[in-house]
Amino acid sequence: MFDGLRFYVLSGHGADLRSTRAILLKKQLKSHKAVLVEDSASADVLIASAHCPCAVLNQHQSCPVQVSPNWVSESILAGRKLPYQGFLLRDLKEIETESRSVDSLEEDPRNQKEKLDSILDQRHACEALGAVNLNANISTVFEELEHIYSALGDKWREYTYKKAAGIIKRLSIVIETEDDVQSLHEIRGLGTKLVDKVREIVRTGSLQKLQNLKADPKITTLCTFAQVWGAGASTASRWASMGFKTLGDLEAVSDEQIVNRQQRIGLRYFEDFGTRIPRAEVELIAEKVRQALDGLLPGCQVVICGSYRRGNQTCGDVDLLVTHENEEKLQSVLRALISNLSDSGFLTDHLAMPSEACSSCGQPWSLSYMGVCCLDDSHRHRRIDIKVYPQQVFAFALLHFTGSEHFCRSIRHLAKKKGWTLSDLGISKVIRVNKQKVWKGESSVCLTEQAVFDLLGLAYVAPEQRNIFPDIR
Ligand code: DCP
Ligand code: MG
Repeated sequence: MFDGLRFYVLSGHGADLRSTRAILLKKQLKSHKAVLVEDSASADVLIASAHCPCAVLNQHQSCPVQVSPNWVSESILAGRKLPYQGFLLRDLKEIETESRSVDSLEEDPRNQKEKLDSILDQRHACEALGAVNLNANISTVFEELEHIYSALGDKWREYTYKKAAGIIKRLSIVIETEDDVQSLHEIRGLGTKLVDKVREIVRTGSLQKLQNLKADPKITTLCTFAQVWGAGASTASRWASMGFKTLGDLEAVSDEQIVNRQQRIGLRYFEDFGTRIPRAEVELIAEKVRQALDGLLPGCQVVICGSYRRGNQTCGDVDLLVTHENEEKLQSVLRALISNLSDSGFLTDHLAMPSEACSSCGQPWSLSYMGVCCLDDSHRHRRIDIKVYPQQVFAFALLHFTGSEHFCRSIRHLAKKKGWTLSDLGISKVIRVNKQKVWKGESSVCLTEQAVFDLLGLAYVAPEQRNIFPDIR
């Protein structure tokens, strides 16, 4: 793609690219046929951090094209050499200077995508939205460790491996040589022990520590117990300490103090809940709900959210959002819907019933139901969530329940940085002192997801692009 084009990567000068990023970038450029040169005077393109001071850039004026690393990653993603416009460091500097003096809402929309990318790039795992994970052999090992430590209730290790898996997933090169492994030492969040584990995985194809954990029957029991719907690490550990060894042991317990009502449902459908739902079945389930709603309150809007809306081929559960222009009628429709669908046998078990809504108190409200449904004997029992939101906050609910969880965390973090607080019920300006909210404004009106992105000064990200690192399933 960069056939013969000469590149100079500016690194090791304080505000320039961190050396790890520079190593990765150089490797990426080389694999796309670029020529790397040692001085900027002989380069066609200079790459430097968007934060590189003008004074440093001026020293390399002999290279007329000075762009941010995003130009490289975006070009690779696009499969062609993109125009430099929008990535030129001088332009970015002007935007940065301007945006300091104007409200973020008035930022030039032409530059928003660049800004989203560069901000998320530094703070989060969104370096390339929808990017392919090049090091799944490593990240899956860390994810397995994360799940094991989650089941063991070891929050710290769970967090460490989750973070490490996230870092590995967003690397833009394949880690395959000792040099690649060495370059990881520069990355914050990957300590020596984690880098040693990466080395072992690269050299041997597996990690002894994970094999040992998986070979321990006590640990596998805890992991199985923690997967029961309604049970977490502490319940799993309690069951294990009581001497239970298998799911069958738990199913035989009748004492509600030991296995509660929800966990009993989780045990009954353990295999079904652990089996992902094909998209076509998700659609049939949603259609059932739509038909029932049509009979109860015509004109309801039903949107399938979660992994389905992000375009995944299979889903863990069915996440439905419902709204209607008549807020008062909307409030009572969920209970009527549950009773209708239970009578017809479609809803087989209830995990959490909706509470009472309070539309009259003037606060934004929502209602939520969690249960189990089954289309017919030829289908499995599936987890279903149905949530009801009034129309004026529906866009916030859509954004929240479309996920991914990781994407939502990123966008909430970004909102926070810009002085907002974002939830499924609205977005408000806040003042924080020592991280505590001391003042919160009225929620701004956003009737579409696009409006929420606009308000935050971000380019719209389509639902299919919100699977930050799509699992291949
Ligand atoms: N969500 C969130 N934070 C959580 C849980 C959920 O922001 N702790 C949001 C983002 C999720 C959405 O709700 O995408 C739906 O939650 P699910 O647990 O159903 O997750 P997904 O639908 O994304 O995946 P799956 O296919 O496993 O159901
Ligand atoms: Mg889901």
